[in-house]
Amino acid sequence: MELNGNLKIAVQRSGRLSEGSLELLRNMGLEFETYQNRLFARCRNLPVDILFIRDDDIPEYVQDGVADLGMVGRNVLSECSGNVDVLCQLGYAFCSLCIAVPNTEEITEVSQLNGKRIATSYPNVLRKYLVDNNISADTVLLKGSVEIAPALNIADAICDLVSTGSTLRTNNLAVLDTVMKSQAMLIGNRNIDPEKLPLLEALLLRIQGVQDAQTMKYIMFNVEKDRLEETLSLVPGCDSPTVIPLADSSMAAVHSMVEEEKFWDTVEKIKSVGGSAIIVSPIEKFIR
Ligand code: PRT
Ligand code: ZN
Repeated sequence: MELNGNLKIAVQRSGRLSEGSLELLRNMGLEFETYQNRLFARCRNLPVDILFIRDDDIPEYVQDGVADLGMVGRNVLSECSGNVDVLCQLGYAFCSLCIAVPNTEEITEVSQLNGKRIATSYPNVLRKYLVDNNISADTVLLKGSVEIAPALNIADAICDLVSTGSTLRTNNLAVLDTVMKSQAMLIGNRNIDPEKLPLLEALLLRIQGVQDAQTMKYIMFNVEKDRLEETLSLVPGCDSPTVIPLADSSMAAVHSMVEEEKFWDTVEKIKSVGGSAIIVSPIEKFIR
């Protein structure tokens, strides 16, 4: 990789973060090619280089300035002592770091972990959790396949990542407590070259635009003019909803935006005040 003034972003080379990271970068308008075994890619349309590395190395690369930005799970970030800025949450690779125990009901409360052995790949996060919960337990450090530790009798409990829970079920384990919730985060070097700051600001705005577009829907409907006021309060939109006169002068069309999670509730309320011909469409990008 050539040393140049390009902004360097580290992403996971191959794993559960890779797809989300590449999709986000492409949705942000970055154009680049990826090939298997490629270590870096240069963007065609912006002075940005993408570095493909192991997720565990991302915080250190960013801390040391080899990369200016990194996309990494909060779990990895919390485990290492990486001295980096956390810039924003990225909204993918959701999972939880959990304490799980065998289904035998022998351990049903966190306090019963006292004196037990807990297998994990996250010794630092686990240690903090144990101190916070006033528990004295032994940590068994494993790099992988943590879930089989109780069956092998090398641990009484585990502290591992859970997303669907199927790995735990397969191994007859159940969640006892959640240590932390995680998702992908954007991290940044603390001493980023000031010349790169305008591009960083632009990229952060693009991330916000992509995320807002994913959480908002565009909504259009018709309503009797004398019910307009009560309808508008349902769809405040970004600044203010658009109201368009219709050929039938007793009616108006309203265009606005609603949050995805409030969508059905809002549609039902619009119906209840006489709204009709409700059209909802996705938003490609949304810049506030
Ligand atoms: O090679 P490299 O070091 O880059 O990759 P890796 O093997 O260390 O990491 P990878 O690709 O497995 O995970 C990368 C990141 O994805 C993690 O650090 C988390 O931030 C995030 N993530 C999200 C997960 C999971 N979900 C997840 N379910 N990482 C791992 N798992 C594993 C978990 O360890 C357990 O073995 O999946 C299993 C549980 O999944 P469920 O669905 O059965 O509950
Ligand atoms: Zn890893």
